[in-house]
Amino acid sequence: MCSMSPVTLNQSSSPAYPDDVPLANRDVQEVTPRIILHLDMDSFYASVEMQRRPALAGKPVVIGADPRQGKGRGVVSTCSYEARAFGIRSAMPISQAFVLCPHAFFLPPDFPAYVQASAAVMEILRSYGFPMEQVSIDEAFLDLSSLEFFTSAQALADEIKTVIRNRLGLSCSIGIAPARAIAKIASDYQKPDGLTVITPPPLQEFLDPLPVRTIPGVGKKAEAMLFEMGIRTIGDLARQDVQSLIGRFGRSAVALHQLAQGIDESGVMDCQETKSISRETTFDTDTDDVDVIVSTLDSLIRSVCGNPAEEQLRFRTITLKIRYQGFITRNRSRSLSHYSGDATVVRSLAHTLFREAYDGRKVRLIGIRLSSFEKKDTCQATLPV
Ligand code: TTP
Ligand code: MG
Repeated sequence: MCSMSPVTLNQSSSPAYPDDVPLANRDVQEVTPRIILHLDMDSFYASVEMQRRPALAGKPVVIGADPRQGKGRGVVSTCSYEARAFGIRSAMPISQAFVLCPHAFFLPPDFPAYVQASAAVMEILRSYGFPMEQVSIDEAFLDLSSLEFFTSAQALADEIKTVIRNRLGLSCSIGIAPARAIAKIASDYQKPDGLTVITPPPLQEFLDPLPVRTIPGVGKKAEAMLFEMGIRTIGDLARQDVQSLIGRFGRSAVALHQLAQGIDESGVMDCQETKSISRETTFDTDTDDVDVIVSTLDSLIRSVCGNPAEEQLRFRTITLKIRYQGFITRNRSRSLSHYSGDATVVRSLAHTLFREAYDGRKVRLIGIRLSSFEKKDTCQATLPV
């Protein structure tokens, strides 16, 4: 499986944000409240098979029906990137795959193994404590807006990729963008093992040359209709008069037209009960005095756990946030094996996370977040300190 280095598409663009300017302080035109991450596992079923059978590493592997010397009737579920080099693709008749690469390893699907691997990936993602929406067996969105900086989101994405690789032996591709649909397009942009970050200024530059088919939801039929109107790229679509699109596709064309311009208001739907409760404090003066930092942390913990309205809440995930001088932000999370509402549990785990995360630099902000709550039907609460 080939590996591509992370690319940040804002690097060549001169008005790119300086790293140390929070989103809220930027020009109104450039402000975006959203940083959305989309993660999609690479050749998921095939990768799970290759991970547990090291002899298959680097080989063309096809998951699907029995090819029976090219006479099998089923289809390909997925295949390794090595098999894709022979032209094999998901949903292709297995007989055709056999013709394209008879020496590939053809394996029947083992769904329980894929479900288990999926749960392990999602558990890693959830452990970071951000609003999360799983959208298929191998993909999920995280809303990283609270990180405030695309550079922080990119660092977190790097960490997620490393943790998934080290713990599960699997690779994934990640896209980060100011809008959900663009993040999905970005995760697919450099598969496998890709990391693509699209920041607001070069967003249109990134979208313009992409084929319209890249837009989630644009299938063969819509693509053909767009072609008939002379629209081949997202840029063509963005420049098209919206009324003519509505005439052809109905009201849904408005969202499509906006998406082509990088506008997508849909967020990440975290279906898991209360999303999070967090408290954070910015020091008047940046400090490396560990006693001051830890006692501040303790008071934040007391205020998180001491609110009677929250007493019945039991959570599983604790996230420590440290922002250093220069706005470099680190989040470190851990999930408990069981739900708990106990303040001493939070304190002990928060101290452990601090010992692991703190690198001795001057700290600008410290914060704590509890997430993965047991209680249902409550909403996200970031409470003032
Ligand atoms: P995808 O994420 O679409 O594909 P993938 O993970 O195999 O490869 P990529 O690197 O391009 O993301 O789908 C996830 C899994 O869903 C895939 O491993 C197998 C299954 N699947 C099918 O069974 N049939 C299909 O037609 C597709 C597209 C996927
Ligand atoms: Mg995938």
